[in-house]
Amino acid sequence: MEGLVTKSTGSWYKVRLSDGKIIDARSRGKLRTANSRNTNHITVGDIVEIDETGEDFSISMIHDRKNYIIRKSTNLSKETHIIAANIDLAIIVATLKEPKLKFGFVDRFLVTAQAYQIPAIIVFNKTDLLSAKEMDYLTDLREAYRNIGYESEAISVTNSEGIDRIHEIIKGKITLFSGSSGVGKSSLLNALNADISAKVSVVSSSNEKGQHTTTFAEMYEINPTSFIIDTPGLKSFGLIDMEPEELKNYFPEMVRLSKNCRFGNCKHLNEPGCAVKPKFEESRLPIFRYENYVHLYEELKGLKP
Ligand SMILES: Nc1nc2c(ncn2[C@@H]2O[C@H](COP(=O)(O)OP(=O)(O)O)[C@@H](O)[C@H]2O)c(=O)[nH]1
Ligand SMILES: [Mg+2]
Ligand SMILES: [Zn+2]
Repeated sequence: MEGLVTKSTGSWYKVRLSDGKIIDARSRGKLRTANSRNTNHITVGDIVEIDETGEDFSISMIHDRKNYIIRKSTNLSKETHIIAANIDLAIIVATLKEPKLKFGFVDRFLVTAQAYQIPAIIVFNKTDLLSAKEMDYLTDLREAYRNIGYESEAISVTNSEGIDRIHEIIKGKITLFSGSSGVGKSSLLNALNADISAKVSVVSSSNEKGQHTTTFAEMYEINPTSFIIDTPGLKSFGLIDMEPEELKNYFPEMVRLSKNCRFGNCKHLNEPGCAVKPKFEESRLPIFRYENYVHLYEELKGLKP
């Protein structure tokens, strides 16, 4: 019997069978897996094989994953945790205000998605809070991301604006939701399917940080073909383990221009004859992307012995 893992607490799992029924299952013994380190844990989105013994269900095998997303531990153990598997689309939910937009977070997420070859889009929520001037800024920002190669949507869950568009986008897919806490991921889930009742946190206006109400990734069934994985309020979405020199490959705008760099292995930092860096300096590409590139590059460099 095959099923889809919709929730994992580390010791038991909720699994959706093909008829839509949800069962509780445990894992038994060592599981056959896709080998690499730390990836043998059952995770949300896994397709698993279920054994039934009387009233008990146990997971006997994880089917090969088409992809998976990991997060680094916050401590120094360099341990990684799988957050979710078999993702068709990644949506980064963001806001310009309440909480204030963090470009660093958005671009880190886009790099990670790019590295996994998972299509990613940005959903800007809370447009109801924006002045006309701020709406213009958002339009420019969306245009900048579109030119790079990322589509985005501008929605307001509060005003029920753009929800139909999100329904279309997620149709037939397993979609991963990510975003700083407080941006409205749970609210959007509830708007997509009123039966879900994901817990909406109260954002205190004094610190605008939002509360961490979600601790484990959980999959929600929007309808029998559309599933959304909500992730814990990730402060920093860990970059996957890569060489710092690889990072440039996950900035599509850099990839396009890099063939004109003098050196084939140009990192677009301070190399002579670089065709990429000047485009940012001349404001032909948004400078924040370059700043985030340099920042992430330094971060990866710092992780290497
Ligand atoms: N003004 C406004 N507030 C929203 C909107 N969507 C969600 N919120 C509020 O933002 C806060 C955080 O929402 P929540 O869904 O818990 O965010 P999450 O942490 O990303 O899951 C709650 O107080 C929501 O009511 C929106 O479109 N406009
Ligand atoms: Mg939430
Ligand atoms: Zn270059």
